[in-house]
Amino acid sequence: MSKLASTFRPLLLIPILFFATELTCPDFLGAGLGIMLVSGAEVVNLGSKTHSENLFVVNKELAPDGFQRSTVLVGSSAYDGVFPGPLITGTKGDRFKLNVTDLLTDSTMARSTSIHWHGLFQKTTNYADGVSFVSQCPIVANHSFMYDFQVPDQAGTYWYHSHLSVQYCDGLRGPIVIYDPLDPHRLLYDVDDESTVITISDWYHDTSYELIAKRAALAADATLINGKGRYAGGPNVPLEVINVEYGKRYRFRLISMSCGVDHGFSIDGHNLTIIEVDGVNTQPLTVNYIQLYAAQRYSVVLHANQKPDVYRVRALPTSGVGAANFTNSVNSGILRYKTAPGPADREPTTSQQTDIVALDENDLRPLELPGAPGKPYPGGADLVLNLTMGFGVAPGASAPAFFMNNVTYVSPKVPVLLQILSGKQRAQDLLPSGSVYTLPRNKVIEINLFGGDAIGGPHPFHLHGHAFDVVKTSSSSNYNFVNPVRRDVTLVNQNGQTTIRFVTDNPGPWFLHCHIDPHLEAGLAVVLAEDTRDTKAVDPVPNGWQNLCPIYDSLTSDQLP
Ligand SMILES: [Cu+2]
Repeated sequence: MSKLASTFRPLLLIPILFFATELTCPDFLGAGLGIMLVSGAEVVNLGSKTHSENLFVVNKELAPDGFQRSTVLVGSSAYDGVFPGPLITGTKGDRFKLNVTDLLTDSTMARSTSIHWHGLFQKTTNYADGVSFVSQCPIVANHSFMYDFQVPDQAGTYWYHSHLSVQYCDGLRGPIVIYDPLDPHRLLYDVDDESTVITISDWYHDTSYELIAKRAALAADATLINGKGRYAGGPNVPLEVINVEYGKRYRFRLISMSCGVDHGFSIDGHNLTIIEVDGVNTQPLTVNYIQLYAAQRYSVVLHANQKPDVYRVRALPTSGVGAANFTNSVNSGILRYKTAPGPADREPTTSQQTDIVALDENDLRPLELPGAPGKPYPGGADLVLNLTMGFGVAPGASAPAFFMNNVTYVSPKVPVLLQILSGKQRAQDLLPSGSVYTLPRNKVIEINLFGGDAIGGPHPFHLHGHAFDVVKTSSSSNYNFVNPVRRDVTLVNQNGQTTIRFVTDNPGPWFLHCHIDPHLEAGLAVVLAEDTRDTKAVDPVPNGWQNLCPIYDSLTSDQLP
């Protein structure tokens, strides 16, 4: 996996007055101290590091599974788009200036783009959340946009992906790791670097437009582990090899970069001790099988204490979707001990554990400050919002769609943030009509997500701008207010109920949506507009952001999106 160098490059396409002096100190000084210097309109985190990176979005022919297709990729130069995208790393407290340049030309896929930094809260920088038509207009071809944000109080495993239509299915997905020098779990593992990031992706031979046009259940052609994998009946292309040394403990950072398919993850002969979920440290929990849903992440410690050999890494797509087996090593990677006998490309013949200990989300406990905000009973919040999902053909419509409280989310022409900055503050004034819910500031919010007849579940729901406490998961009939799992993607089953709690401490419009990307495209989303009155003051936008909509709106119809 390529890693972006954290060098300080000259920055282009942004007025010089916009950024403050970059202050650099050793990473350890910046971490966790939270010393802030307010200098004019700029807030500079003293001792933090600034990562100035150039990201280029390009079309490239790629055959990660042996089947060649045109893709949409990210690269650190205009010529080296890669899958997965370059690993972006930083340390808690750091600032990121990520300049995205769109060089897309292939009209069989979207040529505009925007990038969401999944799981990072974007406090005071809602404009940098990267959601097309919620927090920005898309970046159009041959233009650039600078995402400039800080990560003052988060560490863990994250990722980035396109948030325009279903473009990320075409390849625009990459990992982010925010390290914490004071990680409370640091004594539990020996190795945690770019070699321990494990991305799991569904991969399609059809373009995203073709996937939508088919309107069929999502059937991935291949599962890619760190960008490598095979498809059923395809050639024996190389599998991903994860190298370990006997006796060491590895912090593997599992990232589902799925467009929709979920995967049963396991490594033959080895336990996995979960220590982090979606950027939230957990009490260690040892399992050997994790069902990984779209956009979820887990840090797991693997102790390389088995006989030095090669072991199969398994990522089995949900039954009935794609090739749900391991024939010819589809859905597989390799865990290889340094002293394993045989040639370097030897494939494992190991068997899956027969004593499966599968993760039950209800067993996960936050390590720090466990407990949901609000009172310990259903409805014990300042505001309760009920959202019921649905699926069907609306009167007058030609195709089925998803609903949230009977409304199908359709992207507005003007981003919700721009509407708010233009003075619209009430839900009834904000578009898309019926899809925007306003929330008051500094209140405990409880959201009941009712699955209704929303088919194709479970639906992994993601809230931007927050992690939430899942006081009732889809798989339990009990509530837990004392120490429920805290994360940013959780499941809602068809006809099920999931209840989450969070505090509105982050003004701005935040997307709440199913992370099965074609479901989002078919309307399974709402916008939670937090504290619309103060958003303008709290979330100032740079000039480059204000230019996005006029440029996008000047595209001709054959250039959209
Ligand atoms: Cu869904």
